[in-house]
Amino acid sequence: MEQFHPSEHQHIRYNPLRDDWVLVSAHRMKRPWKGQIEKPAEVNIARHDPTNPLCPGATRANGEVNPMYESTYVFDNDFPSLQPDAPDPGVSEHPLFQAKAAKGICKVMCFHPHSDITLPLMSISEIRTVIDRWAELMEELGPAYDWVQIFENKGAMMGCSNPHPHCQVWASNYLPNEPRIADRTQQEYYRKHGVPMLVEYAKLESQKKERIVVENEEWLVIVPYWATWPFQTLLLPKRHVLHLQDLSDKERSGLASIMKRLLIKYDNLFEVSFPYSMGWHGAPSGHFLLDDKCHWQLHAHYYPPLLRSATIKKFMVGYELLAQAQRDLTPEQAAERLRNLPEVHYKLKQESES
Ligand code: H2U
Repeated sequence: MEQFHPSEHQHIRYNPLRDDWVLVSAHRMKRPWKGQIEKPAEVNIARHDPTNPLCPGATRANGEVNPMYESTYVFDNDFPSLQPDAPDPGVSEHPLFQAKAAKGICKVMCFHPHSDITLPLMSISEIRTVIDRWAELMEELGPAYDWVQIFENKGAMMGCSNPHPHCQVWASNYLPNEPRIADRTQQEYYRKHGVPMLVEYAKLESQKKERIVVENEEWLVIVPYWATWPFQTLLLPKRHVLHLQDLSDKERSGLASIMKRLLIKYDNLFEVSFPYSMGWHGAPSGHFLLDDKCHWQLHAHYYPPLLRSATIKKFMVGYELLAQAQRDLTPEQAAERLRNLPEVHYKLKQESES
């Protein structure tokens, strides 16, 4: 019987956080491609565009004028998906027609006053300011809302409507699907094994070293064993931490540094401002703050869509929508490619060479 090689033989891998499986078919990377070619991301972005509502001094959709901010800037989203007050849909009449109240608040956070900059091109101290502001928002919104989702959509390919560097914060009075599943799986793991799942996982990945992309004293970035997106990564603290706001000064500085290193590698992979959706998952807040949530471990997910080049993305369509996620290159191959990339941004390298 032929020996199993994960980079040659298809197999399925278990995702313990989502309690689902991914089909890994690495041999498919060899197939020719005749599908859609995505347009490369916009490269020439003006540093300041007075008509861009996210810029300092610009007028937003609701008529408010942004201050001439010089660092981060947070405002209430003018088109919020969640609002603090909405009538309750009432008691469901039948199990097949269930609805519940959804209340919340949506904010937008600009990372920097310049539109032509992204996190990997920001200084470590500027990234640290973003992290501190994230922690403040978690602290501010956490007591009132069960879940506070910080997320960044970067690049038009990920549906980002505005080139100005920013993220969004949606706080809700309920636990959304992804954290609800992660709460259950981490709790079950803790009950069964007596150790938080992701604390154990980080320790194992640190030893194995196969899937590490970057690492420092406080943080670890890996392509998880169960990654579905081609270059998906998981950012984990080395200490057991429940909430973003619980990070120490040293951990926050370490985080700024590791984020910059990871995001430079991402940009360098196809020499393009790398699109992704990223977001933080920590222990639920609101009324859950009264519960023991020590099965949780703080982490961030990065979900980038690109597969083969700056223009070819992975589509989560047919089999993925109807059966289960499938990936082409193995997580180990993806980690190795990212790990071997330089930590100097290609744009700065080009500048120094010209
Ligand atoms: P995205 O590009 O990630 O969608 O973020 C831009 C957000 O900014 C979007 O949610 C908000 C949009 O609703 N926005 C305002 O709140 N006011 C505006 O004047 C323009 C955009």
